[in-house]
Amino acid sequence: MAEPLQSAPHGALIFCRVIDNFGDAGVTWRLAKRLRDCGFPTTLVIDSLGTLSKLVPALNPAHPISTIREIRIIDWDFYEKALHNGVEPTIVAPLPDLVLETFGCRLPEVVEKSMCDNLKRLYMNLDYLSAEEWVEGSHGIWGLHPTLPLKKLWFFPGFTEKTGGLLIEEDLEERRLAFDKEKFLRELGALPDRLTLYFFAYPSNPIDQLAVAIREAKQSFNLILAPGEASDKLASALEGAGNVHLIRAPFVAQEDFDQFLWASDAVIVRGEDSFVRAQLAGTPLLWSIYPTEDMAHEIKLNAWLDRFITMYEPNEEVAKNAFVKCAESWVKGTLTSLIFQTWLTSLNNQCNSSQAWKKILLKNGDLTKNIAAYI
Ligand code: TRH
Repeated sequence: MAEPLQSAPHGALIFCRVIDNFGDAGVTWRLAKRLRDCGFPTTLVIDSLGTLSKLVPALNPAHPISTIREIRIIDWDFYEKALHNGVEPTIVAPLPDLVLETFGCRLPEVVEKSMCDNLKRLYMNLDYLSAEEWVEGSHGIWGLHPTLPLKKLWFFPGFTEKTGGLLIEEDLEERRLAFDKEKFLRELGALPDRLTLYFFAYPSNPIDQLAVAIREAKQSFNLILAPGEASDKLASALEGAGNVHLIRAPFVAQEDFDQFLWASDAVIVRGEDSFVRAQLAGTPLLWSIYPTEDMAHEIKLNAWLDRFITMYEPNEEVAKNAFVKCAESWVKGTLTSLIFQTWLTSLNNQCNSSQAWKKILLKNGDLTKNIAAYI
């Protein structure tokens, strides 16, 4: 085994494997930016530069190593090969004092072995987000490696102060307040005096039911569609709808994504990262939760609803029930025009509860600071 190091270089090394879609890369890129902001020289090793480059347009996926906004980005295979070929120090720098795997992706074995040189280094796994109660009990637990003398911290993001919190930039509120919503909507081609709805969902969601509900709603809409199959389906189901002005949005850089959430009266978001951003925007939302075969997503949705509904005032029982019904039926595929209309009618109350919830999340503080506190 190598000579024990007195201290590892200051910095963060993050590993990410993309399972599907954009969430794994999205959360990890956000984490990298936050660690950089907190003063950690940061490297991200990721197995799908192509996916990341959609969120970070300055990244050329043909280059196995790049530095974008002071973050070093390295292709996973390239990194692993460089390690096996006898470590080029310019590519594979000494392991820093913070090594993170995301979503249980497991590190290359050779990295795990090298980490045994300095047991003071913080090695952790950042897990998926859930509002379920067990998260508080599992956050901050140390696990032992089955064969190596390595300890790994299980770090869970979450919605309470007993969890790791959420990724929140220090200037988030400031940027939101400075945002010119009218100008943004005008430039998008939105029509005045309409309800603006942003849509970013999965093709498996009950899109036909939503289309009927939108057609039959009392309101007129600007409907902003994120690119993707779900939006294509919704657009064709809404063809000819007189109360809908469709806006096909491009896939924007992650830095610009919040603007859709800030500009809208209500949003339909999905997965993990866009769901979190909508909550931090304080905009009423319907959550297209990532579906799992064992239906665990329904448990996850209910756990989040149980926390969120504590935001309604005692005289907002109707609005509370309207939201729960609409949120559940959107996920279960039982959405009706009446359920959707009742939610829309109570949008002012939904806005109040979303704002109250946002305040709690901001007060819980930033996940990166909670990581740094362990070092
Ligand atoms: O894309 P998602 O569905 O991602 C995930 C993955 O499926 C993952 O495997 C799963 O575990 C997780 O969901 C729960 O949804 P998400 O998490 O909202 O990620 C989308 C990212 O894409 C987010 O960082 C915002 C970003 N984005 C942009 O930057 N620009 C855009 O125009 C759009 C539409 C999204």
